[in-house]
Amino acid sequence: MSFRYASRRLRSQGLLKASSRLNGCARVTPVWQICRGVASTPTAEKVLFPGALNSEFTDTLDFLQPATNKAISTYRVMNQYGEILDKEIGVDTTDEEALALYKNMVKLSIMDLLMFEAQRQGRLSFYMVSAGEEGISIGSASALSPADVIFCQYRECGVYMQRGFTLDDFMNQLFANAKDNGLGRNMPVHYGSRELNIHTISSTLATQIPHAAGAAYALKLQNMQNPAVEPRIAVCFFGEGAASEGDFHAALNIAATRQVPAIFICRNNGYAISTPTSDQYRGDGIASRGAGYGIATLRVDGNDIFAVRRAIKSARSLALQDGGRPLLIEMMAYRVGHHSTSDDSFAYRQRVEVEDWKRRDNPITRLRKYLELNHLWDDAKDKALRSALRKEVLSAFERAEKVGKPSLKNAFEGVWAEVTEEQRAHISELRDIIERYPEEYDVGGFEGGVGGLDELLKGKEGS
Ligand SMILES: Cc1ncc(C[n+]2csc(CCOP(=O)(O)OP(=O)(O)O)c2C)c(N)n1
Ligand SMILES: [Mg+2]
Repeated sequence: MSFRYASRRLRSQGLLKASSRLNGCARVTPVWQICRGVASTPTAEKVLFPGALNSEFTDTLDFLQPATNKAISTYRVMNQYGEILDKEIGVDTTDEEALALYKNMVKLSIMDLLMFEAQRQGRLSFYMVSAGEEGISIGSASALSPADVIFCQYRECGVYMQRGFTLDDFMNQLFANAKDNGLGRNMPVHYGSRELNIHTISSTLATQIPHAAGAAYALKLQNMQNPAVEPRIAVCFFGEGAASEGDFHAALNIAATRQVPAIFICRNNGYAISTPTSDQYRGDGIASRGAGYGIATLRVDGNDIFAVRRAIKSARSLALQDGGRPLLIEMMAYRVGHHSTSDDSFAYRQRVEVEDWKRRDNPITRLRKYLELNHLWDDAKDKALRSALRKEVLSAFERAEKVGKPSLKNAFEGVWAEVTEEQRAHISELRDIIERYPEEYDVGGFEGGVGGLDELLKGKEGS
């Protein structure tokens, strides 16, 4: 896109205030310089300090006391009995869509149950379940365009599932086998899919948030450059614990100042491993932070998939208005499962608390109640679905378990265009260790065995 074209578009959208050019670049005049007004006139009611526009003078010394504010409301469409609150507005989901969403949520929960057990049996090294949060991931993904670019944390398998990641795709990654998209480089549940426009999960908390802000900025420019192509946005998921990282602040702030088309979705499930929200922050959840960044914000009942879908649909269209803007959505939930297979949450929370939540509310049972109230579902159908899905998951599991491991060369390739001298030293050392300790390093299951490493060493000699 030519710079002139971009600045013309920005100007037409009111985003670029002045058009003076300096060394070939448009100079953007700060809003406070455009605003006329002087604080020192005797009748001035407002001061135009550049850092706080439109602030009125007051002679009352009154600290803002957020603790005395009413908590931000939580948006719902359907109550915990599966009844639609406002019949006039109803739901914007057809019966077929509602059934498909329900089936996907059940599929996810069955995969979780079986994979959790498989880890306990020693067949998988690690796993994380989404119990209680299936509605957030599946509902959000169902309301986005497949072209939107998504960044997840790790408890959003439903996003992958809803976008078309198959059970085989999940299992191949969990086993780090030769068919894994990630070539066996990552620990389990760190899925990624170029075809589905979902970036690979990173273990390091919150790194995905500035990545999403940056991607949204790139998409803002792309949307302007190619007006004929359907505009797209970046969507970022993270937990309330991850929102304590500095990356969260940096990302939301730059997203706001650059006005990028992005939806930041916080899954507030009450815990960051063993740290409860009461030790994580003192404000009103994560939603209260949106105002601080100047970002439109909504809090949603994450157990209500219809509310999740409506919120995301509306956020998506707002995100694309006026050339782009970010939104923050806090989805409320409760983490029903342990943090991961490495965690025993009963060491830091009461069993009864978890049992209460399981009984009280849950995105799957709530949608099931809705379907039953509308005569779309019953016990027999549920039983049949669950047993069919169990079989599907188990057969994908068995298929993936049989696939061999990828070549060892993948541990080194893909970072540098060519194998570096340092890497060659590492590869030779690794090869030497494998050969010296064959009992400890049985690499027979890896494609090409230890020979996979030779390929890299030969590559250089051959060239
Ligand atoms: C930078 C960083 N610090 C700490 C960790 C360890 N860690 C992994 S998950 C997690 C909790 C995150 O909680 P939250 O963001 O609320 O997500 P949830 O697990 O509740 O879905 C922590 C502390 C990490 N992976 N990265
Ligand atoms: Mg959490």
